[in-house]
Amino acid sequence: MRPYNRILVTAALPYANGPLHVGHLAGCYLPADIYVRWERAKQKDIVFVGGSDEHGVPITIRAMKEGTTPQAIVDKYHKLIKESFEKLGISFDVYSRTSNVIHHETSADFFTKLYDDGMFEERETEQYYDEEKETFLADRYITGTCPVCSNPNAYGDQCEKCGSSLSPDQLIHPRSALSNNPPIKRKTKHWYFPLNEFEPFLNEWILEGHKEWKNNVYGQCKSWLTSGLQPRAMTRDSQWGVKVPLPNAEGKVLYVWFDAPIGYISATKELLPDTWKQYWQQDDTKLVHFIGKDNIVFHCIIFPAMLKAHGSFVLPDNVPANEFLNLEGDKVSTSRNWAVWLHEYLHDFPGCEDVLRYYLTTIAPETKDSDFTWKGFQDANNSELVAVFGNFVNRTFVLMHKLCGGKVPPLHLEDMDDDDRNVFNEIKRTKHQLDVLLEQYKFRDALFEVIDLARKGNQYMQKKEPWIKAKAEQLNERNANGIIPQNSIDNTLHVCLQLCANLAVMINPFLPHTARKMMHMMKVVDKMLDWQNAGKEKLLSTGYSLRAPELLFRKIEDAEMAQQVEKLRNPHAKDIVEEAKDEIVEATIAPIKEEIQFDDFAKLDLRIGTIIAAEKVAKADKLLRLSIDMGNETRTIVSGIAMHFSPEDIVGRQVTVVANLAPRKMRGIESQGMILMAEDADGKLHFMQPANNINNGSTVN
Ligand code: B3M
Ligand code: ZN
Repeated sequence: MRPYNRILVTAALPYANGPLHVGHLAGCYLPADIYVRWERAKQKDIVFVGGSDEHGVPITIRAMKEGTTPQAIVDKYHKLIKESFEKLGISFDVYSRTSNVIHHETSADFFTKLYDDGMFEERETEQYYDEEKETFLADRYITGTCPVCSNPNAYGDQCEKCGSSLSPDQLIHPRSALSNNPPIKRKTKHWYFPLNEFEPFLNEWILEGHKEWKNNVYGQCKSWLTSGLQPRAMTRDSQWGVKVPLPNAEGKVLYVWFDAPIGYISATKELLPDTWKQYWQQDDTKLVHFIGKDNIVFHCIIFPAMLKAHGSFVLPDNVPANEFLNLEGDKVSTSRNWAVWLHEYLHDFPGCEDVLRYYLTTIAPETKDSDFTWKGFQDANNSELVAVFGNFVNRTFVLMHKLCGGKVPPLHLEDMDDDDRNVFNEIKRTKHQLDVLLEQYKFRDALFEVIDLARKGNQYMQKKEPWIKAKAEQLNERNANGIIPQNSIDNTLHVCLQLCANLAVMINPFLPHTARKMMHMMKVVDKMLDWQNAGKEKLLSTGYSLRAPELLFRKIEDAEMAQQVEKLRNPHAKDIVEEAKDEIVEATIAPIKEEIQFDDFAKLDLRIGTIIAAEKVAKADKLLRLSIDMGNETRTIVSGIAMHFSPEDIVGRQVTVVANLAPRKMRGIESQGMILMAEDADGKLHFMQPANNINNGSTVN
């Protein structure tokens, strides 16, 4: 292995167009966080970067469908996602977003460097275009009949019925998924990155140089490389994204998969404006990308080729991608609402953040797809966390208070037996195993080791039965084996307490909230969680007094599980999700503007009018030209509401007009006033209209 002095860990940037579910957490964020917490506990120089992926076609489509702006969509979900991560203890050093200026600059610079080096080939091609929606259509947004199986609802990239991978040209009777009209072909120009030229480098670097990568990752790379790489367009026709930094590139943005991975670089820059280059541009950095399996080609092939082409950056040392997590035997589907949403889990199970971390790690799809079931979740909690780990810690603390005066009892070396020594050996062995497994990104097996160690603690305690010895009448006299009972009790509890302290250190990367509770019980400081303490026989000093136990985990009842299953199967569950989303929206209220005097307000002349005609303004996506009956006159007002309302829907509506606003020309039309709109946290607009229809020209005071 290459020697390295610092570690840079990235976790896939989630699309900010919906909430996250348990599959996302198990697939990449949890393993990344465990790895980072482990390395941090070893005092390694490590940085963990993440952020929201806020570009791409799905976000623009969603905004179009919801009658709002892409920015409103990403603002809402960025906040929701970030909060879920924080509550679950996913400990990013920075959680950024690709709509930030620093990211636009960084990715534009990256593109420019490749462009200046003559890396791109400019190609003109014909692509499908939706005339009504005035947009080019990504493959996914063209539907039609599958040429293979005649499924009438195949997509331009794939038929989900027969699984054939398609190109839009193969579809019979193609239609735009946005307007349902047949699309036309239109010429467009794009910049292609010659991925094929990087084939020799990638073959060598991955297939020869990274045989240690996980089988699923290595295998996918191999199959991409053997089928041969093609040049890829790195730009798109869209208004939303990083503008292509070239003259004559109006209406073109960088392809979302070009800018998104550069987001890792921009996030690092944001965190470390002065030293980010050390992490990205010095050879002694170990770069690790945590992702789900659908992102493998982008992180193992395309992004490394981009980095190589640029020339100044390190390449990933490893990309430990996970497979998929299913739910109750079925694929997770956000459109069918077949998912366990993180924000809902956090709402429904407060204080149980670590339970989800635990269960998801034990079923992590590290080598193959795996299945989340509520029954499995309950079992993991009740029969492992409660019955094994929690029980051991609780028993130890209760008995220490009962039999040893609430203090760490001494260890009587002369009375130690094989069982006692064996526990210490197990502690050391477990620590060693953890190091081996975590280094190989085997988080499941590592967690099993920790739980197994707690299980051994229980067995040891059960065998020693200190509570029985305490009943011996003469605690200070040697028994038939020549051992003083109190010494034996002391030894057992001493050993158990040192084991508890070790368990806190070892569980910390996996269940940080639990480790924190244990630290509180032991009255020790953060420093104790240093990984170098794992495996030590003496973490707590003799005579040190400890707190009363606090329950680490609670039992999860059948009724709670039944509720979750019901929520999943009930088709109305979608409303619940929507409600939850609305709750989050409430929080984003714009701050109140600077104070004004009554006279300032009195200058406004607000009137009620009725929209009697409305039409789109040519070549202006956002503008409507409105004719408003003001009682004694008809005014023309140009209003920026075209993205929210269609003209035919608003004719006849009463509105509030700022009647004494100086006229202003917009797109050659004189706008004689302004209509008032309320904007909700979603970015949706609502008319300000009187509760009942009243005479046009009425004043508003
Ligand atoms: N947003 C895809 C995904 O969430 C994408 C990852 C970007 S990582 C640079 O699956
Ligand atoms: Zn088909």
